[in-house]
Amino acid sequence: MRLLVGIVMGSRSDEPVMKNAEETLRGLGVETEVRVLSAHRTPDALRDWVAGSEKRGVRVFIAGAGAAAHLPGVVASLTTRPVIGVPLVAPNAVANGLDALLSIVQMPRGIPVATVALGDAGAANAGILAAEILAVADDALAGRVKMLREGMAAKVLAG
Ligand code: RP5
Repeated sequence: MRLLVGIVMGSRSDEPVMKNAEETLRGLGVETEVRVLSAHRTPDALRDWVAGSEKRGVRVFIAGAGAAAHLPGVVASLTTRPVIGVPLVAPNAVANGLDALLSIVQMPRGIPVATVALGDAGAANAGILAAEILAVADDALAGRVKMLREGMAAKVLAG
């Protein structure tokens, strides 16, 4: 099975935070296909990318967006593969990211988005969660996820 996660974000300004998802997945040996596409500015290109990436073997999607933050929900509307939403703090955020968090988390019944925390930690957790989903069917990846946890525990205990 190809370990491939699709990462999409609404703007180039989202890249510094969304890099955390990409780097986390790379560290776990998971490939990524990364795009900047907007639910509002490039809806047709977004639809084409979701359809094409499923064909190329993407099994889980991570979508990061700030402000109106419709991107994760729109991706979820276009696929039945799991979608993880990362709320971001947009330059024009009216509530310091709470705006995006509430937008992403309040999906209507039937079209879920697994919403993680804001910012760097949320993007990194999106990467780990995507790997955990893939690891259900891949024992080697499950072992690497476990090692990541053990490494974190060792750091805490080392003081
Ligand atoms: C959202 O609007 C993007 O995800 C970004 O976080 C925010 C601002 O985008 P720019 O106007 O900086 O491109 O769609």
